[in-house]
Amino acid sequence: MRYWQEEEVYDIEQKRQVQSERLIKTVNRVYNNVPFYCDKMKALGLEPGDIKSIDDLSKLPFTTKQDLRDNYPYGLFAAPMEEVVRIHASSGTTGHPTVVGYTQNDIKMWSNVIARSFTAMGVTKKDIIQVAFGYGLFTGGLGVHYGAEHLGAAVVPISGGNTKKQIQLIQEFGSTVIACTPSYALYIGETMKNMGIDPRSTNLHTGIFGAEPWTEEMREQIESMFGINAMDIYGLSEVLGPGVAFECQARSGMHINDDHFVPEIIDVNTLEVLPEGSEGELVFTMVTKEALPLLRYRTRDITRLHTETCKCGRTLTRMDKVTGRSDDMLIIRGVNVFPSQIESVLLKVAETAPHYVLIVDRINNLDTLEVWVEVKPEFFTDAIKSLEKIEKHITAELFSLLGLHVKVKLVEPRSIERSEGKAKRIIDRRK
Ligand code: DLL
Repeated sequence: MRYWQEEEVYDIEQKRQVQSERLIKTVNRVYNNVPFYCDKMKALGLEPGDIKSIDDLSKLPFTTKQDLRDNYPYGLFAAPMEEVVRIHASSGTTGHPTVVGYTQNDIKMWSNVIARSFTAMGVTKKDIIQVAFGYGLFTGGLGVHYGAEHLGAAVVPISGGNTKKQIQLIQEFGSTVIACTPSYALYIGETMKNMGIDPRSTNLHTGIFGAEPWTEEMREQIESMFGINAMDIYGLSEVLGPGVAFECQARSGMHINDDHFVPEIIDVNTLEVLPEGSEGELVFTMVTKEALPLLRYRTRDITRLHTETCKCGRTLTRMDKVTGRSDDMLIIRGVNVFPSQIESVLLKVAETAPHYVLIVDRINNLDTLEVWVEVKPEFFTDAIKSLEKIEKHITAELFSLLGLHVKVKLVEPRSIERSEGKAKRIIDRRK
C-alpha cells in the first residue's frame, strides 16, 4: 500500500521523540502567549519545564468547548492576528459559536494530513473530487479542498446542497470521488433513483464521508447503492476540521494523525486516562498547531484507541468508529442509548429505508423515546396488519439489543426531512 509520508510508519521510539519535542514546544508557546493556559498551569503548580516528554501529558489541564466560548472570539489564539490567515467557526446550538484560526503553516499541515488521508483511501492525483461538504465557516469544504489540491487531484468545489446540480456534475464532469456527509450521500442516491438514474452507473469509485456518526450498516447501504468504496474521515473544528483521523483500505478503524494530534481516552466521570482499548471520551492535544494549539481538548466523542501496527503497515494510532457523542447519549429510564445503536438495528430491517428520527420526551417525569422510521415505497401499504408486523419486529429487535421498550412508528416514504449536511436525528421535546 502507498503512503504519503514516512511519519505514518514511524516506529514507537521515533514517534515518542517527535511527539515529545513538539509537546514541549507547544506548552511553551501557550504558556507564553495564552493567559488562559498560563493561569491554568499556574493554578496546577505547573511550569513549562515540568513537561519533559509525552509521558507528562496527563499533568496538563483539560480544555472544553465552554473554554472556547468563554474566550470568544480569539482569546485562546496563540499567534498574533497578523499571522492568522483563515478563520472558521462552528455554530453551537446554544451561546456563542466556537471560533478557530489557522496560520499559513497550519493550513499547510492541514492540506498535508488530508493528502495523507486520501492516499490511504486509494485516492490519487488522477481523481476528480467533488467536494459536497459545505464551504464557508464550516471546516468541511475548504479543509478537504486544499488537501485535495495538495494531493494534485482535480477539485470540483460545488459545496453542499443543490442536489440536482450535484448529480449533473457527477455525470457530466465524470467525478470519480465524492466527499460529503453520509446522510447527504444517501439523499443524492435517492434523488438519482427518483430521476431514473442508476447511482451505480457513474464514474464514482470512492466516497469520503464524515462529519457525523454513521454505522457499518449505513456503509453497506451506501456502498451497494452507488457501487463505491465508502471511507470514513473524522475531525472536529476545534482540533483542525476534517483530517484528524482517516480510514485506510484495511478498514481497521481510523488512523489518527498522532504526530500532530496526540490522543488520550478518559473516563467521563473521573477524568482519569484509561488503558488502551477502553471505551471513553476522546481527548486531543494539538502539538503542531500555531494559531490555536489546545491542550487536552475534550471532544465528547466516545470511542476506543488501538496502537498495534495496522495491516496496512501504518503505526498511527487507530480509533474505532465513533459510537456517538457523550452529549448525544440518551438516558431512557436509566438505560444509556446511543443513536448509532438504533441505526444499526433499523438498517438491518429489509422493509425500512435508512431515514429515521428519534423523538425524546418527558411524560410524567419519565423519559420516553419514539423511533420514527420510513417504510420503503415498495413495502408501503394500507394494510395495517402488515405494517404492525414490521413495527413489532423492530420493537423486538431494539428490545433485545437495549433491554428497553421503545415505541416504533413507521412513517410514509419521504416524510422525514433529508439533510444536505449533518443529519439531525434527535428531536428532544424535553427542552
Ligand atoms: O464535522 C469536521 C469534519 C468535516 C469532519 C468533514 C469530517 C468531514 P464539527 O462541525 O466541529 O467538525 O463537528 C465535529 O462531528 O466531534 C464528531 O462528533 C462528529 N464527527 C465528525 N466526523 C465524524 C466521523 C466537522 N467520521 C463533530 N464519524 C465531532 C463520527 C464524526 N462522527
